[in-house]
Amino acid sequence: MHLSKSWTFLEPRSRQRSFPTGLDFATVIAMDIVYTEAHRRQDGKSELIDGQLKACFEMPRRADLVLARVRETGIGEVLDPVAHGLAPILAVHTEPFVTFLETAWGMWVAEHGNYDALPLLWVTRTLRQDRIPAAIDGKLSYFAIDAGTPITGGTWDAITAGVDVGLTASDLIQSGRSQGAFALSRPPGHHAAADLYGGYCFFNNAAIAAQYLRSNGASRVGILDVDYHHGNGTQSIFYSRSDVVFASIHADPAQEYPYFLGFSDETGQGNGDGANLNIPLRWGTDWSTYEPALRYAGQWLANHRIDALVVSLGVDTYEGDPISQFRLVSDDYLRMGATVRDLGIPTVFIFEGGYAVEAIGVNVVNVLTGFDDT
Ligand code: Q9C
Ligand code: ZN
Repeated sequence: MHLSKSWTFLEPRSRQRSFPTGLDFATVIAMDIVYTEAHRRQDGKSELIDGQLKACFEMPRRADLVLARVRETGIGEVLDPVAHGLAPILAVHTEPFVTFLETAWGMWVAEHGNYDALPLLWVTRTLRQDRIPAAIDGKLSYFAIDAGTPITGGTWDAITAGVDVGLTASDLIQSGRSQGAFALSRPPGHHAAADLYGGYCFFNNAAIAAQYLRSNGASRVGILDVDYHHGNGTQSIFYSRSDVVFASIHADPAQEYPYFLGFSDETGQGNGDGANLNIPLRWGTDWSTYEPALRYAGQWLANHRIDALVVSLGVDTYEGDPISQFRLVSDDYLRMGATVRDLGIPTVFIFEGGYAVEAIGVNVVNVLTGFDDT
């Protein structure tokens, strides 16, 4: 990856939208927030990590603390999501996968009782890929990518509400009400593929939002994934398409989860050839390395003439993150938000990872503040 070439930078907010807004710029709100308490229904007890069953890092407190910081700063109005039904989900995920997530908990409880549902094996090399098992343990094995992502009694409610949060945020920028909207949902989504869950993710909120923006008039949508981990699910969903372009900056998969996707030679295939950008960075990366990668990814997306941007906003790049190895500091997130703002594209931010709960509110809202400041 060569980051030294020079670019022509766009003037802030100078680009035309391909979907009409009916509003003058002066009346456009800088930032809206969409939130619902339904995220609390995903409250897993434990995940398998580093050889131990540990308390889940992906916990309700994460969103509670971000919401508290949103309110403390007054960064934007906090709006309830509007229900959009299952159709936008089924535009991205397969029907068997959606039905599995809807029914898994009931089957698991009937079999094993009221414990978090976790798989014990996977469909690896030499095993048949063409059969979905009837048994719940087999289904978990078929659809999961790891043992860190418990299905609980509240998972379905939380993940369907989470999708609606992202779709409502998408409506807000597409209608022209706001230049930026933040979907404050959890659990996260970017590790979830068309028919796979894992990495704390079930439905791919960012992919569903991007597809929804496309279906509603955006001619091309960009996704910028700044979560510490590669967005394997999002990449795989759009890998053969040029109408949704994907750029990700993340820890090198040679060193870090998800290990099997996210390398720089993955540039897209078929119609999507050239529409995928991965910038893997080493453990220990700080802003001096991150910043040129972010500028490059942003300009790369803008060069594809996208008229809406979805940002998979994980803040697990923070120096204090308990499961990650980058070294961004809280002020860097202000600069990250300003860099995204300078692209001049209507933007939906979707909450992904970030596990340093003591700093999570400041870090997330700093991105929104950096985007907001003119
Ligand atoms: N030692 C998100 O940030 N466990 N998911 C990795 C590595 C899974 C993170 C363990 C991390 C998934 C959305
Ligand atoms: Zn992550």
